[in-house]
Amino acid sequence: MGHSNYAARLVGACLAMGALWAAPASAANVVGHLRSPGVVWIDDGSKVQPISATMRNVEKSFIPEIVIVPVGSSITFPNDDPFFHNIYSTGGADTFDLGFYDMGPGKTEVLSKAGVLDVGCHIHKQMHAVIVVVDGPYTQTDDFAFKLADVRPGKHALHAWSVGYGERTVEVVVPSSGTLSVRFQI
Ligand SMILES: [Cu+2]
Repeated sequence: MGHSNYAARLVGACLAMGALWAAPASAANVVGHLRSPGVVWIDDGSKVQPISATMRNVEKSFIPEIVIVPVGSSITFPNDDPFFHNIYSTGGADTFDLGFYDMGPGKTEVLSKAGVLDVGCHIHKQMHAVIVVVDGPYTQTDDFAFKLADVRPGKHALHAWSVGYGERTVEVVVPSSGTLSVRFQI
């Protein structure tokens, strides 16, 4: 009994220390504006958990039309239409071509590289969507203003993508505390 109590205390202590190590010793906020709705992310070395995202095919369109996922995430394309789609992507990162698939659960793709993917359909040229695969903390903005909280200090690549302007990357030096303000020309 004494041993199990000791073991429980030891595990508790290790978890507490792990929590301390996981939190950055110092951190700052990065704030700014975009010219249109978009996504901002920063490669500050912290790991972001992959997620399972969904982009539906509905009446020859994508819902939603913009999806942001961390590297390693999966994205599924359920087909709600009673006909085939053939979704594919172009862009500088993980490109894919899902082939033809009929109404139903659709297909799933794992995204292992950061970057912005333009998504289309070989059958319906009017279909268009964007997947932003990020390799660090990220935020999406609909009102042009953005804020990334608790960013690790140091020299990092700050990325932005906005509707109609595309992607930009700037190098920033994040202070150990306080707020860094960045204005993107996109
Ligand atoms: Cu289609």
